[in-house]
Amino acid sequence: MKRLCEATLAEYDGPATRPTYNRVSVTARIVHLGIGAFHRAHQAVYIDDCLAIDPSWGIVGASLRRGDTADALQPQDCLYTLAVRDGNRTDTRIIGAIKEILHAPPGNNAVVDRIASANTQIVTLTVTEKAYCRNPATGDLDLQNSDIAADLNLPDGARSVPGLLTRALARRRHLGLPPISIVSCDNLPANGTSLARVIDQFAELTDPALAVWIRDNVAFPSTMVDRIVPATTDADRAAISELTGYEDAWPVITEPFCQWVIEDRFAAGRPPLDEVGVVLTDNVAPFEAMKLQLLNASHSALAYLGIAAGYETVADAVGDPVLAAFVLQMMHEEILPTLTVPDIDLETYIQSLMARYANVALKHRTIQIAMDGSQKIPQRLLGTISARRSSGNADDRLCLTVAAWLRHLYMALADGKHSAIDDPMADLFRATAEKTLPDVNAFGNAILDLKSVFGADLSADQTFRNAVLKHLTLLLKDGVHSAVKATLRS
Ligand code: CS2
Repeated sequence: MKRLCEATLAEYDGPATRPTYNRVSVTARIVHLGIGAFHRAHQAVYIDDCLAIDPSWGIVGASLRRGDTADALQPQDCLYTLAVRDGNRTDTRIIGAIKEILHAPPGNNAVVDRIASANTQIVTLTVTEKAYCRNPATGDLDLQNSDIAADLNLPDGARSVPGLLTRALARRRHLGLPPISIVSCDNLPANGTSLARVIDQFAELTDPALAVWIRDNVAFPSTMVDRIVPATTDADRAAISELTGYEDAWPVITEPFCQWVIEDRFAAGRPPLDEVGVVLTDNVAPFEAMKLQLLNASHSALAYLGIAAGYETVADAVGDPVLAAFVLQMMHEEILPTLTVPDIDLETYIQSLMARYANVALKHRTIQIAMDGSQKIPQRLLGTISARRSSGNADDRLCLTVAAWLRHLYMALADGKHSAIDDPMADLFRATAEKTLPDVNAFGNAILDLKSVFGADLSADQTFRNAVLKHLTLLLKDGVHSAVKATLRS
């Protein structure tokens, strides 16, 4: 079987849809940091559509740590297959939006140089929550983070994303280059503002005049991105090859649903995103809140409760009537009352989430969503819990979801499966377990003491702590079904 690349594409007559534009005429004005599956199934697809209208907005992808995507895609001229799965149906499409992939681990300036090039007008990012190196509770740059500490001490350092971007912006300022837009596409609240804040704080610490220049010359639009993209498996690779008739080292698998809402605040032009289905708006905050607090919160609940119940995928977990009733009641009774989103029927939105979760063909693994809980729980759950508490409202199911995260940590640490905890705070959790296990309350209290996750107010809120500890004990003692049923309205 032939490998997907420019040469084989020219002769290809199989079922996958091909780019409708001439790739030779594509030039790249976007640099994307974090060239993982999500970017390739989301922003790159919108850009692929844009290229048919204006070929000057191609993407230079960059991976900062691992070189595996570059290794897989470079022999394919950066072409790859997008496989959209819905029940028994799979539609395949070859995406050509990525022109080049740079692999630039610390010490390699390739990405900094590319951002500091006159051709680059936009930088987009999908680097996951932890790469922003912020205190999840306060949003401030985390000065304890070892990569930040290294970057602050070495004038040329770029181990961290804030360090790399600040350094590239310093270079643009030095070269007298025009304004630029940096667009976060990660699941953070007010992601543009959150990114601007860590960059501003980093720049203030290294060169206050640069911080002023950045405020005047760089736009950080906020965005809401949505598409469920499970990690690609070897079985997926084999199935996609069989379907398309060519070999692809790294296809991406996704669902039909796709949404991108962007604050229309670009510094130096943008692709014709409004012509390819992207919503451009003055105020992205309500969309972000809706997505983080309904989708991502219920996703985390299904992941942690699903793992406790032995379910491997989200579709398995939501197929369990007890867990499905739980997330529905949590969304309707505890989350919906805190949200106002103009022109969107949130009831329809919730129904569409449940249908998306039930897509068995996706095989979205609960363990994939469970990772990095310390970076995800604050914006997915704790903000809603604080809002409910300050208005005197019940939040029992939200607290149970927090307890399910603690249960996940407790079980992995108690079983000695430390590697099952994929989280930047894993070392801290391990040290906590060494001091407290097997005492469930002592462990739970020590985690709830972490102000960088829970924030000072919630961490000190005794009724919140008691609720989480009660659910944690029930989850461990009576099992997930019994603990969940105790919160359900019949
Ligand atoms: C998921 C998200 O892994 C996770 O934590 O909740 O990646 C989710 O699939 C996307 O945000 C959907 O847009």
